Amino acid sequence: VQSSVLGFPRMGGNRELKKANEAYWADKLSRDDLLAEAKRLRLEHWKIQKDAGVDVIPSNDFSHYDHVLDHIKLFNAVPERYTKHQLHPVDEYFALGRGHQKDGVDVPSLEMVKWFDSNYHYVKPTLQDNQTFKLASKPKPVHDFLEAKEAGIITRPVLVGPVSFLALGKADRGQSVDPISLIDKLVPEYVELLKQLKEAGAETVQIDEPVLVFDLAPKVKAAFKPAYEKLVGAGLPKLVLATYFGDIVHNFDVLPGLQNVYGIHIDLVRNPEQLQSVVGQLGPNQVLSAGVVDGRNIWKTNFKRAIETVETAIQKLGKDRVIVATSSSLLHTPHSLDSEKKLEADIKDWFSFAVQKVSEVVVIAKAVTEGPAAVREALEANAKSQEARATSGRTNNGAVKDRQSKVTAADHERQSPFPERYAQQKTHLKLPLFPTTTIGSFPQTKEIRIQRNKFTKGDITAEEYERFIEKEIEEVVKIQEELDLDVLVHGEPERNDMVQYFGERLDGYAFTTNGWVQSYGSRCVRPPIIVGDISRPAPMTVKESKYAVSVSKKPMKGMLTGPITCLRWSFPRDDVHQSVQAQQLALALRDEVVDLEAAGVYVIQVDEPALREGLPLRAGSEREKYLAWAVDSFKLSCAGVQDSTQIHSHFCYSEFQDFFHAIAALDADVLSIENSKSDAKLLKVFEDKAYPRHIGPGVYDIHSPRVPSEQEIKDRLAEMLVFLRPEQLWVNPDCGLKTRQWKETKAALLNMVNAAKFYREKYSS
Ligand code: THG
Ligand code: ZN
Repeated sequence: VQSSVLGFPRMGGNRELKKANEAYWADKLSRDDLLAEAKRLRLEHWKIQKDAGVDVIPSNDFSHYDHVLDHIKLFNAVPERYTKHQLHPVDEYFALGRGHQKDGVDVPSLEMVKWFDSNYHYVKPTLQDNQTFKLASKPKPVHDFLEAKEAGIITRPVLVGPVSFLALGKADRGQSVDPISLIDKLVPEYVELLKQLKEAGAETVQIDEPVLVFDLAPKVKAAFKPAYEKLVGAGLPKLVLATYFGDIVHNFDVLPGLQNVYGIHIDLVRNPEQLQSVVGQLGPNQVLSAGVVDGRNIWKTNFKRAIETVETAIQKLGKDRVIVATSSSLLHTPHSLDSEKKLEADIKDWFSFAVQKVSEVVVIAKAVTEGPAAVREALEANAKSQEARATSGRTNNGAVKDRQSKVTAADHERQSPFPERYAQQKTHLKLPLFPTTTIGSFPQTKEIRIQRNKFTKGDITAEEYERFIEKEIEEVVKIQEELDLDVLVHGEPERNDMVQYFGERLDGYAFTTNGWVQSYGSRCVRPPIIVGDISRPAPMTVKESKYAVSVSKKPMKGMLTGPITCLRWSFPRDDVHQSVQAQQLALALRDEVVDLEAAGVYVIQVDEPALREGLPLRAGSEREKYLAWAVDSFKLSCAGVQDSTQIHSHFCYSEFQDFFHAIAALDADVLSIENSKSDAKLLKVFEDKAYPRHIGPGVYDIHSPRVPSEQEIKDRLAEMLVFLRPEQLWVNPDCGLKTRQWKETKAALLNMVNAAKFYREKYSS
């Protein structure tokens, strides 16, 4: 039985790729040096897997920015607005991912969206009505395969399959093409690529078709058979078609069309119950790649359970037709546990990062090939670790469980309905029409990062750091007063990340020093790990907010990350249902909300940007179940305040149509939403559903340094006022300003405030 890995993290153990990319963008690293560093990382990652004894090692899983973007370039599906500048191919590639403003060229990036329900973002293929495809002259998958071969490592190239590539794409602005209708144009280019891979020596190729876990339109389903008939045959490599993050049972009618594919990979961590039925659907010679080592979480694999699962498959298929695999690419896990020097030993023993998972796949494959005796030590150590975790005092907190058992329906509700609350808030907060505010964070300057690093390293004392933060807060408040914003924020200079910061202040969490995971491009996050029942040992944000209140007369907004976002952007426990973890987070945040109010903070924003990505990938009862507990946990976290205190929430991704009822059910007094890129028509849903509360659709895009003019913002507000009542509308940017520079931030906010004042005047007369 072979062991296989579907993909390995790209960044490197010390985020070398991030650093190299960013240095290149800043003209501090030459192109040759950038490419050399990438090559070094690829070789290092292949070698890790080779040395661990992995049989099937992936190539072309490496990417400088994003693997879907790689395919956009690979098949030359690059819109003309990029190609016309004749940039160097490397720069054109980065221009697609992050835009290019240099040497007289000014193009924004392609759209970037969440990869399934993960915190990774991919670049959306953006297609034209007259789209053509043309395989690159030196295809990256062939190049990378040969690079590994030269180093003595035969790999299995990874491709995003043609159906998923198109189904995950969209028509370009002003175009009306249905992406999947382009399949016949695209497939010949894949055939050519596969031919070249075979000629280079690739016997097998992993072809990812993760859209098979979605509910698929009939047209998309129908695309598989004709495509894969052409992708398999003499002179082409064998294909292992990979799915992950869900089950494929509801798309079984596609499988007969895939009978000539060598193997099918399924995610048995997320959906173990699909094993039996998938095995029953396989053709007589087809191989099953059994994803039993979690590519999305950091828990040590339970070897006993994984081996049982693989054995079940072997009983039906025989050893020759089963491969042991990671459930998905390991892209979503940190590089290695070895660099964690601060984790307590007992907890550390429960975890497995990418490097460790690679070895797990090998152990499991060996156990089912040669029998458990061949890996006895590893199995015993694993059983011990599982047992220790299950019985550890760290995972159970009686007081938390007791409090959860006493939560009532009333705990989720504010004291009065919105109209009464609003009446009180209006007199209490004295807000004008079209109130202006920001989403919470202000530029994280170099100086802030330097001081935080110094403090983390112990180079400055806690008092010195605290004084520095106070100075920053005072400065940010002063700037906002000068801009004449209505509801101020303290700017969050003390926070590294909106989830990590809270994880580090809650009991029941562990956090890493180097556990970085790619979020998009060169940007990484360090998700904290939920190891046990969660509670709040002390206030987390009150000191900074209270200080901000003390330096201004204007209303100050307190900033918290909501329970669902804390959960989704952490590594959650796998031994307790996520709804239980969300409720524990909600109770901890509820105490924080009440403490903020007591400290004079009467506007409190509880952000839930991850609410939408937690939505189960398929429509149906699971979605409603999720939304029920997700909404409940949000409400539980907020409902402890007086009517006169105003609760805000913020959403980064504004595709509301399919879960508007949940947004409405949150009962937040004010919602700010990302809307600047999409068009104002999306707001129609608020009008159609007679949404009663207040809304701040972002009036400009913060993801680019561009400063919107006052007129532009006025125009946006005019569009919004088609669907929203003037008393309902707040004026704010579309997201936090932490990744921006001060210069453009001030200029943009000034224009924003003036646009709001214009309408204020207009409507009050
Ligand atoms: N936090 C977490 N997840 C997220 C976001 C977040 N997922 C969605 C979205 N926001 C992704 N956006 C970003 C934006 C910026 C950064 C990461 C994800 C970022 N990271 C720093 C970097 O890579 O340089 C890390 C800085 C640090 O912590 O020192 O800037 O906001 N959890
Ligand atoms: Zn946002």
